[in-house]
Amino acid sequence: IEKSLEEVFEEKIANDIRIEPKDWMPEQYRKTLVRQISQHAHSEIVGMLPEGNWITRAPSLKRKAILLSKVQDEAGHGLYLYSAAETLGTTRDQMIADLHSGKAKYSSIFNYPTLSWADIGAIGWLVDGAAIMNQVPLIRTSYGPYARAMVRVCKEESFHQRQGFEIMMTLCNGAPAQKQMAQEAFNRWWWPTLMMFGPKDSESPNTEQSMRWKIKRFTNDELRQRFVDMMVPQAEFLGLTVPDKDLKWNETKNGYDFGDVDWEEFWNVVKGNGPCNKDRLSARVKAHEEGAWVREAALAHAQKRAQREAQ
Ligand code: FAQ
Repeated sequence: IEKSLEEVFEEKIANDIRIEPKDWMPEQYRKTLVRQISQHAHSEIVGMLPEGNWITRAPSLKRKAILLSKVQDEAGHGLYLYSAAETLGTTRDQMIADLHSGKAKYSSIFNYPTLSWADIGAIGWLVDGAAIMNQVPLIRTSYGPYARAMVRVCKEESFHQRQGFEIMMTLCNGAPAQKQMAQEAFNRWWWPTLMMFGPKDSESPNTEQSMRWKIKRFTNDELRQRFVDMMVPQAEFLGLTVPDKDLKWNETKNGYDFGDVDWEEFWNVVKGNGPCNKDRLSARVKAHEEGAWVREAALAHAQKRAQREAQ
């Protein structure tokens, strides 16, 4: 008996065989992937802004060079992910238009300001740490181009995280004022980082279907728990205090109990009302508009070349 397209697709998912761009896939699977991958790409691009803010003010030439290449890596991840999303039939222009109109989301975390140099350490340590926790399982996501993109992205992210931890360690071993800067940055970034994993499973409309299709390999709450369990010992090693009075080791579950995230703050930021949402979006729109002449020139150049080759 001939199998239906849907049966072939389901069989591949069940047997952990990757779905590739030219394979048949349910329309909703395609839509979910375009949503998640484009949102991920936008996060990388918008994510360059908070750190970019410190490139000119890094405390040494060495720190400046390291930060410059980290931010450049993020641009690379963004472009890589836009390409992965394009294999699903959308265009980069469409995705960028959706970001600029506010229709497409990007990670809530990048709507917080970077107030001191310690924030650059905290972003590398915590934000890249959360990104790795979330993205390593995506190496096994069911869509081939996304899974393959994650391999290189995760290698670079793990380097970024060490970079952040090293900044934090230098500050924590420094003068009392430096240690205090590190603690203050930790206080400001801890809770927003926990929000990166998305709403609680009970409030997450996409998790169930995405788990069934093996787009997501773990739920939001599972990854958030793993992240807390990984970070608490690292904070202790640095001599920093986790800003959560409810944090407590739970022997039975072999993990930490921790306080509830401020979900009102989360949704407020997601809806566009965080401390930097307007700045971030207007910086992206401005960069796009100011780059119009480059795109026009590149197009004219390509057309001229094609004409010459046709002669
Ligand atoms: N911010 O049903 P769910 C980085 C939205 S790392 C804003 O649970 P899903 C590296 C969600 O889109 C950051 N919106 O959704 C870096 C949905 O709305 P929609 C990027 C959020 O997709 C480091 C609604 O809430 N990483 O960039 C957030 O199953 C340092 C309901 O949520 C990725 O994108 C949020 N935090 O799970 C760069 C990883 N959370 O779309 C620079 C890939 C949820 O229906 C410097 N993505 N929403 O309108 C994922 O793993 C998933 O998409 C989740 C959300 C886990 C983020």
